[in-house]
Amino acid sequence: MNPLLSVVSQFKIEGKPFFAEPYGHGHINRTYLVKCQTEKGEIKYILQQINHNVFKNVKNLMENIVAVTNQIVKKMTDFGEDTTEALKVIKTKEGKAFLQDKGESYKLLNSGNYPGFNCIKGDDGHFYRLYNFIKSGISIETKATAKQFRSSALGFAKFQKYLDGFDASVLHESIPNFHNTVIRFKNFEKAICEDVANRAKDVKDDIEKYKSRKKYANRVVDLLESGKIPTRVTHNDTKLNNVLINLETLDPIAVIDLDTVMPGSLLYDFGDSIRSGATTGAEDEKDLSKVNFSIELFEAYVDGFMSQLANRLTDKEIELLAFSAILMTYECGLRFLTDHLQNDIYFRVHRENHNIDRARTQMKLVEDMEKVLPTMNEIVYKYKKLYSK
Ligand code: ADP
Ligand code: GN1
Ligand code: MG
Repeated sequence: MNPLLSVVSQFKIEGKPFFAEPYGHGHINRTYLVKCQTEKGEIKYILQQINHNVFKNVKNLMENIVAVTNQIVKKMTDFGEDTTEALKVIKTKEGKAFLQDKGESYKLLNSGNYPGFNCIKGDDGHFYRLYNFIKSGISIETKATAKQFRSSALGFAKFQKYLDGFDASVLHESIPNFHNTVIRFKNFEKAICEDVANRAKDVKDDIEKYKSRKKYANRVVDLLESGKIPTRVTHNDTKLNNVLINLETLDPIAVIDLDTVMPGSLLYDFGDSIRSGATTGAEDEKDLSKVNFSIELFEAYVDGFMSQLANRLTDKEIELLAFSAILMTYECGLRFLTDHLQNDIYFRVHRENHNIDRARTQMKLVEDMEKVLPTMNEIVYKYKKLYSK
């Protein structure tokens, strides 16, 4: 029997589980679609093996996620919205938000011999959580249309509104300094020096391109630290496939992947969405001629974002919005390159040189955006004016 079926049976599910297969394209956790048979028909769930190499304190992580999902359901209820498709944590039969499995399933999966299930190796067991399966929206992995991308902006802007007034002090910092680009740059320099996989010699041009843009690293960090831009509770991982969109109605159904909800800057959320969505190619495309920054998609996102948030953003945030797209793309590329140098220990890779391919697409987008930054700024101000009351 598939060992994950006995894992999922330990949660408060409806019916009898009969199917569990890898699902989605996340880089961090291991995500599985689970199906259960009930008298009324099939019910789907999302089971996730939490990456505890990345999230060291799973208890704190899950406290955050329970607090944030509860807040969203509460706000949706206040706004008179239907909460059926909101993301909800399904507790274990013991009433816990996650399961630490050290039993037979763990032994089998941790052995690495179970075909098709690439589990996270660990000595203290595997950590699982269960969510309701959100069925009326899907993740767009790449090449959204302008209308779809505008919807993703509405989804993330709505998310920001749900978190308005949320007490940030209840949140643990799930990954300290997650978007501290200055520290990310230092880690990059350290990885070059250590060169544990002897890869630096083959990626000298890439290293130079990233080094030459060091000046970007401190711009937002310094402003946040000095209080010149506000610290808000933000998602921090607003990539295109982390918002589920109904492709028929174009409604943004739910924002998912809440592991990194922490105090941060709205610039991070805006910038990361542009990084991942305003592009004509996949994040890991090898042929860089297919990877171009799309000003049309950028405009569609700005339109959606500003339609909801124009009046909440400060002047300084508006001033830095277009730049934040360059910054977040640079930072993500820096992380991919660092991981390549460190022998692929953080992001899940599916082929040789996967992280260097990713670092190159990000640099291509940075170069494209640098050329059109004034136009990007014009677009920001055009929609700011349009939607300001
Ligand atoms: P990771 O942290 O690894 O990116 P995610 O939480 O983003 O993990 O999940 C990976 C993918 O699984 C998502 O991009 C999405 O396609 C799908 N997914 C995750 N949660 C749900 C859900 N509750 N309902 C439907 N699909 C989901
Ligand atoms: C990871 O988990 P996922 O795949 O949605 C990463 C993001 C990166 C992104 C790049 C916790 O996002 O920070 O921007 O990959 N998440 C974490 O695709 O590190
Ligand atoms: Mg994800």
